[in-house]
Amino acid sequence: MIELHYGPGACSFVPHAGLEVVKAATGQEFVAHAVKLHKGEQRTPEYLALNPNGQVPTLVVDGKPLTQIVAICDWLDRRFPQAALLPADTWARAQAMSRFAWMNNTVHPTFTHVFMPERFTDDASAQAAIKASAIAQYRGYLGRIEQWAIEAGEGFLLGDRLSFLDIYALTLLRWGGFAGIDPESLPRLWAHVQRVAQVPPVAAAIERERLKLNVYRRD
Ligand SMILES: N[C@@H](CCC(=O)N[C@@H](CS)C(=O)NCC(=O)O)C(=O)O
Repeated sequence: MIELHYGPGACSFVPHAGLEVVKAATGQEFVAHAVKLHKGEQRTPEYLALNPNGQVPTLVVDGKPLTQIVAICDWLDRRFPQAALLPADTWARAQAMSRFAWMNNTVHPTFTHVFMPERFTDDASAQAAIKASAIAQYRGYLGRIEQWAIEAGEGFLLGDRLSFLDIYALTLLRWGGFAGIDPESLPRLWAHVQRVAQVPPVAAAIERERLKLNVYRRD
């Protein structure tokens, strides 16, 4: 049995949509458990027993938890290669993992500085400075991901198959809206993400999480 603990709109969307792709390709079902991050459900003793970091996502396979997006997605791809969510060729896979790791260890934590600057200092004016600088950095990173979309043309980021990178790109561009970054200011990435959102398994995950793709609003 496969279970996923996810937070609606959070980074757990990456394995969530991946599980929908696996289901479409293989028929493998999964159980999705929503964790309300704004209510602190990730810090209950029961959840911390699964994921001591108090974060989503957590995948639970036959009762055994697995944490960290990159590890979860690597397992999903190796367990269900029919879904082809990462390249099979060794070098192409390593290149894909290089981009995937960068999204997870650089772009994603930069957004944490935008969304939760209070985690980094108690000083309110320093929080504002952290947030402003993180937004500028984040905008630059989205520009690099847009360059990948431009190189991909009408295809997906890794060629003709949807991969975890496309799903992460959707998640990160969507978050940009919360940071005051208009997705239309990155038109090629926005067009790419809108196409990715229409792939039926991705659309199914969007529906379960009740996500609005464009959350940008001018403050
Ligand atoms: N490196 C972790 C990052 C996970 C992460 O940052 N999760 C966020 C949501 S996007 C979270 O659960 N935040 C809740 C909290 O920190 O209280 C991974 O790859 O799984």
